[in-house]
Amino acid sequence: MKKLVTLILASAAATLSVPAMAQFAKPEDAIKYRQSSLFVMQQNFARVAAMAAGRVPFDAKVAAESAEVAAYMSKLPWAAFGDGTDKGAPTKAKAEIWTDKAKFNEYAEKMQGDMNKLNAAAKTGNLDSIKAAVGAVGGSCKTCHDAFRS
Ligand code: ASC
Repeated sequence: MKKLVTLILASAAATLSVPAMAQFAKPEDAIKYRQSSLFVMQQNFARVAAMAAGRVPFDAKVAAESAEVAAYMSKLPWAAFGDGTDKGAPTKAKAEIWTDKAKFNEYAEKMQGDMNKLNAAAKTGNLDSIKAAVGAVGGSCKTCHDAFRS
């Protein structure tokens, strides 16, 4: 029984920690990975934000597809901020990311939550809900950038 519990806990821990401990061959790869995923996320978010701001005509289908991609991409960058990836390629990541991990993780999770809400709002096709959700995501982007991006 004890063995079984240990086994279950060990496999649960492995499942939970694999993405967080994602290993990259070199710091440069981690930096490229997080910048790439943030770029794809931003491109999709900005498309929805432009509709919310009335800069481009609202297209509910495009908004929903873009928000879906943005929400998925928002999960990816964080595994690529491991120790030792503060340098190795040009990066705007501040040292505080690694000295104040609790705050950084809190902001990262807040942004993912807001992005999930935007995804849900975009699925309803309601432009007012999308506008509110875009505002929240924009706020969480900015909060984190102010603290952790130079
Ligand atoms: C974007 C983008 C950001 C955020 C931020 C919102 O489209 O590139 O960094 O939105 O400007 O305040």
